[in-house]
Amino acid sequence: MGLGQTMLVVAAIMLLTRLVVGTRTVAMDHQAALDLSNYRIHAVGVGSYVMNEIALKSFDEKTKGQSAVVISSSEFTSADSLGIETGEDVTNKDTFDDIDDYKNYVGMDTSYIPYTYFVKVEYVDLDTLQSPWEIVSANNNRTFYKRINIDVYSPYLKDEYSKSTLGDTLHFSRVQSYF
Ligand SMILES: [Ca+2]
Repeated sequence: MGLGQTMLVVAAIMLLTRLVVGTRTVAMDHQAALDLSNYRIHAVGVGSYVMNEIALKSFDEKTKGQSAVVISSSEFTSADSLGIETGEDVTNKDTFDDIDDYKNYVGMDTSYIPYTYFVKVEYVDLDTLQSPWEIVSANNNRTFYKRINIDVYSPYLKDEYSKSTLGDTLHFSRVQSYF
Protein backbone atom coordinates (compact mmCIF):
# COMPACT_ATOMS: atom_id res chain seq x y z
CA MET A 1 0.00 0.00 0.00
CA GLY A 2 1.52 3.27 -1.09
CA LEU A 3 1.64 6.41 0.99
CA GLY A 4 -1.23 7.91 -1.00
CA GLN A 5 -3.47 4.89 -0.37
CA THR A 6 -2.57 4.85 3.34
CA MET A 7 -3.51 8.51 3.61
CA LEU A 8 -6.82 7.77 1.89
CA VAL A 9 -7.59 4.91 4.30
CA VAL A 10 -6.75 7.11 7.32
CA ALA A 11 -8.94 9.89 5.95
CA ALA A 12 -11.78 7.39 5.36
CA ILE A 13 -11.51 6.04 8.92
CA MET A 14 -11.53 9.57 10.32
CA LEU A 15 -14.60 10.43 8.26
CA LEU A 16 -16.39 7.25 9.33
CA THR A 17 -15.55 7.90 12.99
CA ARG A 18 -16.92 11.42 12.69
CA LEU A 19 -20.11 10.10 11.08
CA VAL A 20 -20.62 7.47 13.80
CA VAL A 21 -20.03 9.98 16.61
CA GLY A 22 -22.38 12.46 14.91
CA THR A 23 -25.11 9.82 14.56
CA ARG A 24 -24.77 8.78 18.21
CA THR A 25 -25.02 12.42 19.34
CA VAL A 26 -28.21 12.90 17.31
CA ALA A 27 -29.63 9.65 18.72
CA MET A 28 -28.82 10.76 22.30
CA ASP A 29 -30.39 14.20 21.68
CA HIS A 30 -33.47 12.47 20.33
CA GLN A 31 -33.69 10.17 23.39
CA ALA A 32 -33.25 13.10 25.79
CA ALA A 33 -36.06 14.97 24.02
CA LEU A 34 -38.30 11.89 24.22
CA ASP A 35 -37.54 11.45 27.93
CA LEU A 36 -38.31 15.11 28.65
CA SER A 37 -41.63 14.79 26.79
CA ASN A 38 -42.54 11.77 28.91
CA TYR A 39 -41.58 13.57 32.13
CA ARG A 40 -43.79 16.53 31.14
CA ILE A 41 -46.72 14.28 30.20
CA HIS A 42 -46.49 12.52 33.57
CA ALA A 43 -46.25 15.90 35.33
CA VAL A 44 -49.54 16.87 33.66
CA GLY A 45 -50.98 13.58 34.91
CA VAL A 46 -49.81 14.31 38.47
CA GLY A 47 -51.23 17.86 38.41
CA SER A 48 -54.56 16.72 36.95
CA TYR A 49 -54.89 13.84 39.40
CA VAL A 50 -54.23 16.02 42.46
CA MET A 51 -56.52 18.76 41.10
CA ASN A 52 -59.39 16.30 40.69
CA GLU A 53 -58.76 14.85 44.13
CA ILE A 54 -59.03 18.32 45.71
CA ALA A 55 -62.03 19.41 43.65
CA LEU A 56 -63.99 16.35 44.80
CA LYS A 57 -63.74 17.45 48.46
CA SER A 58 -66.42 19.57 50.14
CA PHE A 59 -66.28 23.23 49.15
CA ASP A 60 -65.72 24.30 52.74
CA GLU A 61 -65.46 22.86 56.24
CA LYS A 62 -68.82 24.51 56.94
CA THR A 63 -70.55 22.76 54.01
CA LYS A 64 -69.18 19.31 54.78
CA GLY A 65 -72.03 16.77 54.78
CA GLN A 66 -74.53 19.61 54.85
CA SER A 67 -77.77 19.14 52.95
CA ALA A 68 -78.99 22.76 53.31
CA VAL A 69 -77.66 25.18 50.70
CA VAL A 70 -75.46 28.01 51.92
CA ILE A 71 -76.92 31.26 50.58
CA SER A 72 -74.40 33.69 52.06
CA SER A 73 -70.66 33.36 51.56
CA SER A 74 -70.22 34.81 55.06
CA GLU A 75 -71.00 31.31 56.34
CA PHE A 76 -67.76 29.94 54.87
CA THR A 77 -64.35 29.79 56.55
CA SER A 78 -62.77 33.26 56.64
CA ALA A 79 -59.97 33.94 54.15
CA ASP A 80 -57.32 34.18 56.86
CA SER A 81 -58.39 30.87 58.40
CA LEU A 82 -58.20 28.77 55.24
CA GLY A 83 -56.30 25.56 55.93
CA ILE A 84 -56.62 22.53 58.15
CA GLU A 85 -58.89 22.30 61.15
CA THR A 86 -58.41 20.57 64.49
CA GLY A 87 -57.86 16.85 64.03
CA GLU A 88 -56.42 17.26 60.53
CA ASP A 89 -52.73 16.79 59.83
CA VAL A 90 -51.04 19.20 57.38
CA THR A 91 -48.64 16.44 56.30
CA ASN A 92 -51.35 13.82 55.75
CA LYS A 93 -53.90 14.60 53.06
CA ASP A 94 -55.91 11.50 53.99
CA THR A 95 -57.16 13.59 56.93
CA PHE A 96 -58.46 16.38 54.63
CA ASP A 97 -62.17 16.72 54.01
CA ASP A 98 -62.57 20.10 52.30
CA ILE A 99 -60.82 22.03 49.54
CA ASP A 100 -58.89 24.55 51.58
CA ASP A 101 -57.38 21.88 53.86
CA TYR A 102 -54.89 21.57 50.98
CA LYS A 103 -53.70 25.13 51.39
CA ASN A 104 -49.86 25.01 51.63
CA TYR A 105 -49.84 21.23 51.26
CA VAL A 106 -46.61 19.83 49.80
CA GLY A 107 -46.86 16.35 48.30
CA MET A 108 -44.66 13.87 46.50
CA ASP A 109 -45.42 11.53 43.64
CA THR A 110 -42.80 8.92 42.82
CA SER A 111 -44.85 6.65 40.56
CA TYR A 112 -42.60 7.54 37.60
CA ILE A 113 -39.85 10.03 38.39
CA PRO A 114 -39.91 12.09 41.60
CA TYR A 115 -42.34 15.01 41.42
CA THR A 116 -43.01 17.46 44.22
CA TYR A 117 -46.22 19.46 44.17
CA PHE A 118 -47.19 22.58 46.10
CA VAL A 119 -50.80 23.60 46.62
CA LYS A 120 -52.31 27.02 47.27
CA VAL A 121 -55.99 27.70 47.87
CA GLU A 122 -57.54 31.16 47.97
CA TYR A 123 -60.87 32.91 47.51
CA VAL A 124 -61.42 34.76 44.26
CA ASP A 125 -64.39 36.79 43.13
CA LEU A 126 -65.59 35.93 39.66
CA ASP A 127 -68.80 37.95 40.03
CA THR A 128 -66.88 41.21 39.61
CA LEU A 129 -65.04 40.16 36.47
CA GLN A 130 -65.16 42.74 33.70
CA SER A 131 -64.04 40.34 30.98
CA PRO A 132 -63.15 36.65 30.67
CA TRP A 133 -59.51 37.66 30.07
CA GLU A 134 -59.13 39.59 33.29
CA ILE A 135 -56.52 38.21 35.68
CA VAL A 136 -58.26 37.40 38.92
CA SER A 137 -56.57 38.38 42.17
CA ALA A 138 -56.91 36.56 45.45
CA ASN A 139 -59.74 37.95 47.52
CA ASN A 140 -59.54 38.65 51.23
CA ASN A 141 -63.26 38.25 51.59
CA ARG A 142 -65.26 35.05 51.52
CA THR A 143 -66.80 34.32 48.12
CA PHE A 144 -68.47 31.39 46.42
CA TYR A 145 -65.27 30.63 44.51
CA LYS A 146 -62.01 29.06 45.61
CA ARG A 147 -59.02 28.97 43.31
CA ILE A 148 -56.77 25.94 43.56
CA ASN A 149 -53.19 26.44 42.33
CA ILE A 150 -50.84 23.50 41.99
CA ASP A 151 -47.17 23.73 41.02
CA VAL A 152 -45.61 20.44 39.95
CA TYR A 153 -41.82 20.39 40.03
CA SER A 154 -39.14 17.84 39.21
CA PRO A 155 -35.39 18.25 38.71
CA TYR A 156 -35.84 15.97 35.67
CA LEU A 157 -38.05 18.56 33.94
CA LYS A 158 -35.00 20.19 32.45
CA ASP A 159 -33.95 20.76 28.88
CA GLU A 160 -30.50 19.29 28.29
CA TYR A 161 -29.31 22.67 26.98
CA SER A 162 -30.59 24.56 30.01
CA LYS A 163 -27.89 26.28 32.02
CA SER A 164 -30.03 26.15 35.16
CA THR A 165 -29.49 23.41 37.70
CA LEU A 166 -33.22 23.45 38.46
CA GLY A 167 -36.00 21.78 36.55
CA ASP A 168 -39.15 23.43 35.21
CA THR A 169 -42.37 23.83 37.16
CA LEU A 170 -45.75 23.15 35.62
CA HIS A 171 -48.55 25.31 36.95
CA PHE A 172 -52.18 24.19 37.19
CA SER A 173 -55.02 26.45 38.21
CA ARG A 174 -58.73 25.90 38.61
CA VAL A 175 -61.55 27.85 40.18
CA GLN A 176 -64.06 25.72 42.06
CA SER A 177 -67.50 27.19 42.56
CA TYR A 178 -69.74 26.33 45.50
CA PHE A 179 -72.74 26.07 43.17
CA1 LIG B 1 -61.30 20.30 56.89
